Amino acid sequence: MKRIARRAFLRAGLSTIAGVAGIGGAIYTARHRGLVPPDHSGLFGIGETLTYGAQRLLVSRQTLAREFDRSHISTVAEVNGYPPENDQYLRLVANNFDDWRLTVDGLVARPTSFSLAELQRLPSRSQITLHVCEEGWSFIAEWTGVPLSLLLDLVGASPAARYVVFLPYDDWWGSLDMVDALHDQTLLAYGMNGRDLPTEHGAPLRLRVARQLGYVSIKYLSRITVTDSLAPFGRGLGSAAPEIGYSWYAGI
Ligand SMILES: Nc1nc2c(c(=O)[nH]1)N[C@H]1C(S)=C(S)[C@@H](COP(=O)(O)O)O[C@H]1N2
Ligand SMILES: [Mo]
Repeated sequence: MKRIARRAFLRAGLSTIAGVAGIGGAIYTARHRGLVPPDHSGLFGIGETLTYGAQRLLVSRQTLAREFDRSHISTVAEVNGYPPENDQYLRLVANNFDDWRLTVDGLVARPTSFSLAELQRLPSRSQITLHVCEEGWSFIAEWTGVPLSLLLDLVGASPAARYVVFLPYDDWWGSLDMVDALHDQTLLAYGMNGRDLPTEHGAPLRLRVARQLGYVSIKYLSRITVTDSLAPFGRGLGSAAPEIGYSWYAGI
């Protein structure tokens, strides 16, 4: 309920701007500040712009999602979907992910491909946070991985970067703006509850975004690409979510 109230408050925030300057004024403000989400057109487009714009204007960039202590870790962690069934992924599983690489490319000075061992040697962060699925379930788990901001530093992400796109071994995919990409709690996680990330939770590496709904946290990562435009990806809406009626930005 608190979240819903906060969302309503945020929406009220931009609506207040909208009240003074008209919806057109709020949209103008959002556009002027580069706060128009990629799924801005269509039936719910104005709502998407008001929600995303309000969040980014009113909430501090570094506000942290709540972190819990170990005693709160859920005994059962639900799974959404099945691991990819294509040969490429099955071969990686069969070989214990020894041949797996994460490709990082796009607007970066040093395109790089990382093995799992290389990622595990980088400084890591562990955090116990709530994972919320749009389908109505949630669980608390500990996630361990490399802060995405650290990886983006390593490869030399360009100042022109506006989004980071996450491409997995199945056909779900997503992207983050730089506020969430550089957020302290945004992790590329290879560990869950003190063990290797289980296959069904996205092995060998998944994204964890603490301040958005679960569908944003792409599992089974294969490639991360830094870009200044989401137009070339999928239907140009920023992720698979708006292609099936959900928001690109899913702040909680
Ligand atoms: N690649 C990929 N990532 C994905 C999904 C998926 O089907 N494929 N499902 C999403 C959804 S809807 C949720 S709620 C979470 C579920 O994570 P979990 O299975 O670890 O609970 O992963 C998200 N990431
Ligand atoms: Mo979900």
